[in-house]
Amino acid sequence: MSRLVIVSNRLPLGDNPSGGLVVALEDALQSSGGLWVGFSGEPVDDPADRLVFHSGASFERAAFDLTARDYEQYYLGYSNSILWPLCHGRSDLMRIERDFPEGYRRVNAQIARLLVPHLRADDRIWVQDYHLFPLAGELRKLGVENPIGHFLHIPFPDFASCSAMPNPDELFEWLSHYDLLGFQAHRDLSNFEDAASDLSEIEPLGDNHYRLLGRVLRAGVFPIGIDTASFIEEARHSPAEDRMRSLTGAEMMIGVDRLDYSKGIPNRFRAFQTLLEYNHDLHEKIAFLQIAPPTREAVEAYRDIREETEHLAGRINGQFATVNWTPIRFIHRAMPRAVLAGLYRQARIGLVTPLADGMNLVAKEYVAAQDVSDPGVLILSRFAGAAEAMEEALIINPHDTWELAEAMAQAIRMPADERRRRHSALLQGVIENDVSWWSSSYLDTLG
Ligand code: ADQ
Repeated sequence: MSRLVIVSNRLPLGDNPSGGLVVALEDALQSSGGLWVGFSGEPVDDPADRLVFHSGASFERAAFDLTARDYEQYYLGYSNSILWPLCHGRSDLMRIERDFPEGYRRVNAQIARLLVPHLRADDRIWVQDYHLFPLAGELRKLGVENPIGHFLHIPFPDFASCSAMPNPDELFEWLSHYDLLGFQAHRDLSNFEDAASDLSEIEPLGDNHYRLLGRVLRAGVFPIGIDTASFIEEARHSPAEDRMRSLTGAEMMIGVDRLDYSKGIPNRFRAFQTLLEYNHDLHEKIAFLQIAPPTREAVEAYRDIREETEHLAGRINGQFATVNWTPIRFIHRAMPRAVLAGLYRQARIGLVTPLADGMNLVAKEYVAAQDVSDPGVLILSRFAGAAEAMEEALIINPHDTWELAEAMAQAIRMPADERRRRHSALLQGVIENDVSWWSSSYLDTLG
């Protein structure tokens, strides 16, 4: 079997790399001697002009360095101040600086140059996410003819958002060099088809094949999953199991997100406020635990969302708290996976309310963590890719504060047999379409 080479922005470092993506790809990486290439993690003054290999995993890991200028232009700049807001429908938050596009192209060209000497003729190359769109084209320029696939973890932008890019047609030129484009949801595939036909030259050839700018490629929907079996075990044996109940006498509602403006955290705070304003009987009966570690704080929009959420939580607590009850507890830290699993299991409601989201794994983790005999209720935004296959959740529009507040009330009062019926259907999907299914269905298609 041919070797699998993965390229992603971040390299899983540490002696025991056990993130979801790593677990998913480990089999494929091990069985045929895999290589994972990614950024070493911290910008350096004097970058190595080669890949630096790390030991300690069951597959090879090789890191590239970035300078502070690369990091600013490629990572904070083009990737997270242009592409991220654009793909999440927030073109208003874009910050386009003259040197961002050039820095993004330069870093991708550099990764290609460092990678080529390590490639073998029969390698399959799998590129992850929006940081690396130009990589296949850069590898092709250097003569690489191997199968190269791309998987986009975040939404594919619609035509209007694509048009807000500095050079919209360039995106399709970059994509045209891949053999397989993988998306999270059907809406992404249709956005790709629509935007490509308006901004580029695409011809559908049937059976998920397209001619894009003269090159033939495939595109398909491969919804990512979680490592369900191990998450279920972790939730069953979690140290958080009893801790939370003793902390509060109230039923718990939980939100777990990176502190990102795409996740709709202020919307859910406002809906919780509305719930409490109109349902006095729920005072002291329900408490909201929001866990949201800050990310990308070098980008201004992320500092703004932190201020906005802290301010809102403070205001709501000031309005409703009693001596015995704090309505919102807001934790800005990452939690060990096992603790998180136990907290999900204790929470009567899981709140996943993004304004835009590629998939959202928290929705799947919440379902996997439940006690099947007394499960909680998932409230899920229709804008999460996860909503396409999780119809038995309470599907809501996160912009509609009333609808979200009503869903919270419905979830709190939902009878046990309805909770079990909805949960069992959701759990079946999360078990069937787990992360191994995702990677093997993608890699089988890449061939
Ligand atoms: P993210 O935007 O990071 O991922 P998500 O899918 O929800 O979003 O994954 C977040 C992960 O981080 C989950 O596994 C969650 O448990 C973990 N996490 C969040 N807060 C945490 C905390 N406080 N402590 C510990 N762990 C925490 C991107 C896309 C998504 C897509 C994924 C995978 O934006 O749409 O689902 O990639 O493709």
